Amino acid sequence: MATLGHNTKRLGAEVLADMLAGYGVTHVFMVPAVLRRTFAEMERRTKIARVHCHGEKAAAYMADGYARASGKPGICMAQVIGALNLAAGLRDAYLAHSPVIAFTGGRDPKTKFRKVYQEIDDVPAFEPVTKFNATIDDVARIPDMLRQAFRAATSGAPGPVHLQFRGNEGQLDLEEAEIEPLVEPQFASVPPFRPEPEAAHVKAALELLQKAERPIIVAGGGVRASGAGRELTALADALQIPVATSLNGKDSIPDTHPLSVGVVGTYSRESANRAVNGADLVCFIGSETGGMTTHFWAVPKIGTPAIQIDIDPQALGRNYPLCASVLGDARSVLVRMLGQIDKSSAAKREPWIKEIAVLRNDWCAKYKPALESDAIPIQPARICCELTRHMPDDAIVVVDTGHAGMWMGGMYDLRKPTQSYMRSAGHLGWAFPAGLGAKAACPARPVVTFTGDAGFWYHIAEVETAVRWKLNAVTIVNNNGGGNQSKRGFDRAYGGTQTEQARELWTYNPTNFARLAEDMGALGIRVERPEEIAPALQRALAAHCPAVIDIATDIEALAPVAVI
Ligand SMILES: Cc1ncc(C[n+]2csc(CCOP(=O)(O)OP(=O)(O)O)c2C)c(N)n1
Ligand SMILES: [Mg+2]
Repeated sequence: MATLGHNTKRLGAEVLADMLAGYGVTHVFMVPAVLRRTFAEMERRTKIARVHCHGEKAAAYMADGYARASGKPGICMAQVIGALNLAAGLRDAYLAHSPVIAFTGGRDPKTKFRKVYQEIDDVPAFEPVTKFNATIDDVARIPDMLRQAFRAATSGAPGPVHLQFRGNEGQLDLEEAEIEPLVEPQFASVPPFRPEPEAAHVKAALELLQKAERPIIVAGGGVRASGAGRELTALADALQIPVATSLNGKDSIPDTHPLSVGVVGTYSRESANRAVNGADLVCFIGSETGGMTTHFWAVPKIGTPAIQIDIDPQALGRNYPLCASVLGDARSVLVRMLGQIDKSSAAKREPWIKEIAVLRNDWCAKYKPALESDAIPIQPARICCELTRHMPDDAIVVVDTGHAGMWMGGMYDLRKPTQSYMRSAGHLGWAFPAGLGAKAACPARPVVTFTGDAGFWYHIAEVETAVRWKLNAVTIVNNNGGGNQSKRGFDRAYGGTQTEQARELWTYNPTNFARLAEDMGALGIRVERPEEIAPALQRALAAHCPAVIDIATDIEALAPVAVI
């Protein structure tokens, strides 16, 4: 805790505002009233935008989108009554290893247990969704606790942090102490450290990769957090090793790269699952080897020879017995490997690479009719195809879960290493506010969000927030009038075919989201024919306001399920 020691008392709010600015924070996302004086100091002392949202969960998702797009911690805030709404919004960030820092107002030792209005003990609820969950009870602790928050959020495998400030509205910031706004810029973004691997471990893993005849790499979110896409592609090229990705690591390698087989696992592309299950060695890089990426440990099957590279020692070997493991930053490990590869080992993989080309071509041939379908109502696969063709080279694509994740994860292609892709780790409704946060973090880049209608309904009020704060993201709503991912599940629940009445469990009244968006001051475009998709995207990207493209699609269209 830094103190000046010569009676230079400063207000907590001033120091907090200065420190956030010092860490490079450009936006905070919140529902008032919390840390009000800090907001006043931000206005006086900094350029930080105080994005005032309609709900705390959306604020957390915006902070999450901001963090994933920029690698810088996203900041969100709530007063005591909104604290658990905010905690709910940290759940996706926790699953996705996204560095979000949440501030809440909280209990004062002078009055706790006295039934203070709106107050419960919120801190335990943050425990399962944070890496670091703490209270600040003394104003003198603001600087060191904030530094610890940034350190915890960004280091190792990144993740959310919660700081509860004393006072239901965080009135602690109104107090003074001898404090100074010391920041550690190293922790202003991910990764603060690039731990080097042990040389012997790199050598052992590389030897196995070079010896294998049918190896494959599964690249996860750790590759994206480490910014290791270029090194990954270089290693794959040099050794002729195909690459599958997790959904979270989809932008580690362009889909157009001949060695890329697509997203593996449950929300996946057939060529990826077939390639991974045809491999004689799987090398996981920055992947939790979780249920979604491995289709519940069926792709690859447990027992397939495996190597793992990760920054978290506890990830190594969690789900697959390993032939070799390397602890370290993904980029550092890949750079070490690139420094000592034997390129001559690649020649023997020619037959394997030919098989990979066949798998890629088979997938394209099988899905060409869906991807190029002229059907009305529009098929979602056609939307993916149009987005592949027309997405700008520097775009950030943000995708919701459920069918949205399946359609886009499997059928949308990244064409350039400069394109980014971020996806919900499982929470329906995440994508739209996350896209707004991504736009706040990267205003010069086009941001295009893909969501279903059920996903969009969750936080539709934030269209007004986007207009007010000029968060000019483009949101594409795959509007089929229901949550049609539930269709298969209800068919099963009804023993084969569901009743007509069962549709009340997963459908909605027809709604024109373009009109609703227009009412809130955004650009709204309604699309009913496939050939209108590309011009709508161009118009939305050129608009100087947030845009919603409402695409009427086929409620019967079901995304392909994973192959084993
Ligand atoms: C918070 C949350 N609640 C429930 C679900 C379960 N769920 C997954 S997809 C889905 C329906 C999605 O509907 P929509 O966004 O319209 O996409 P569609 O399936 O119609 O393409 C639901 C309810 C979830 N993933 N997250
Ligand atoms: Mg829907």
